[in-house]
Amino acid sequence: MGANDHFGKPSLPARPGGSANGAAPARRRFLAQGGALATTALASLVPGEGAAAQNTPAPAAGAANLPPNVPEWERSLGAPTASPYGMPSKFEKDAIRRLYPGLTEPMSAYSTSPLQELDGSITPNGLFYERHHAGVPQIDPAQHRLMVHGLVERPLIFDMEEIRQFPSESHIYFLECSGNPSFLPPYGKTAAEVAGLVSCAQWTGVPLKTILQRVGLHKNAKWIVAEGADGASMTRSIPIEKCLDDAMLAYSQNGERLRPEQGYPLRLLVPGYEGNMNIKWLRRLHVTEAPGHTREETAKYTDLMADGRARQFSFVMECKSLITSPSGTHKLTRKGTHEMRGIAWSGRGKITHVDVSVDGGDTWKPAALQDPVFSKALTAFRAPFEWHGEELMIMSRAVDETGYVQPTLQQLIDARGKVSFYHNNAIQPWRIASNGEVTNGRS
Ligand SMILES: Nc1nc2c(c(=O)[nH]1)N[C@H]1C(S)=C(S)[C@@H](COP(=O)(O)O)O[C@H]1N2
Ligand SMILES: [Mo]
Repeated sequence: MGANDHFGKPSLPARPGGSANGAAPARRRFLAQGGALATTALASLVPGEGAAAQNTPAPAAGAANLPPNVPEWERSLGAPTASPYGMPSKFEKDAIRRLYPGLTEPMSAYSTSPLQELDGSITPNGLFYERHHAGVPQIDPAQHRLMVHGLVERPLIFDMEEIRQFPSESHIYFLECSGNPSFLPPYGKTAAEVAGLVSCAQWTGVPLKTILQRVGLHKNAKWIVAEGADGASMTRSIPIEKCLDDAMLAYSQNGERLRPEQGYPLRLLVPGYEGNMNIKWLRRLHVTEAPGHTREETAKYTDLMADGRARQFSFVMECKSLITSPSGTHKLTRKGTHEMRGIAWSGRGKITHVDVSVDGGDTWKPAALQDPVFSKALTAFRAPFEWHGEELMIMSRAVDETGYVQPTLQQLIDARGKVSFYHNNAIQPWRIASNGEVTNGRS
């Protein structure tokens, strides 16, 4: 299904606040015809723009920069070329990571990706969510080593140069913390607070299978216990089938070397598995016959059930979706057609379907998925909806290629009880009030 299937004609009106979405195509057309921007004719070419400009009282200083005037930045030279590392516009103040609400110390902490500020399906490296159990180590790659030992023919130690020389691959995968979010209140206000411990990048690295072929696995090799070089010595056991499938040793993220926050210089990626297993600052792979039963797979990252027993090794991040726009703290300022936008993902493969509802789940209709859809990657979806000042409860529900349907929170609680903490992939409702304000439909 194409992204534009729902739109007979591109009739989306200007965004509240003035910066006229609908203006772009007309302006491009105009420029293509050889026009300059300094003309009164432009506003009348753009449907709705004149009205938007009248409705939005522009500050006196800003008005001098609006059509038909030539804006001040068009009259002078800009900043010099080649700043060593480019930064976002200073006007994008809200597109920042924030510590999860309630966290007071930043070392064993998490910061959320500002989902409500992002578009599409790739997370910029500086806005990728973070989860560190002992802060971010600063590792000199020249002094970093990966040791592979245990049930292998040839135990080996690799330096970073040797690792990067192995045949490499690039893949787009999401990463999600399994505590994104917990089952119980308080429920977050924004999309970031509700589910901002998920991000997606194109990762480049060496298939783990290649390294395992190099060291030679024994017949009884069943698990690999992976250890990070941070102060937490984060350690998790990965089943050998996953290690020989799509697991990879990533050294780059969205085209540049990993950020320190994401595990520089080397991290393990186990696509679709809970974030915790994707060991950062990877220094050791111990091939074993049995899992390590480490702290992170016994005391933590298990799912306590109502009957007092716990699920262990609940690896896969099940199918989930979230409307990111409009979402909590946004406000609709205009009646008429709007577009719901969001992200969907599944640790089991591709997203095949996203349905959206405006009436709290009584009726559903399909959203358009943005092509191409990758396996175990964020998938952007969009759907038009009408708002005329009535109260709406909007929500999305994703289905993956195994046929699994994203559940409601009540269905999860019925199955697992209320003491479960991790793996909440429930449908998320947002309430649109009659004044246009959007709040968490669960609060
Ligand atoms: N060495 C090490 N690896 C780690 C962690 C850590 O604290 N130390 N945190 C884990 C957790 S709980 C998650 S959710 C992901 C977070 O990855 P990110 O910070 O790149 O988003 O890394 C995992 N790998
Ligand atoms: Mo996590």
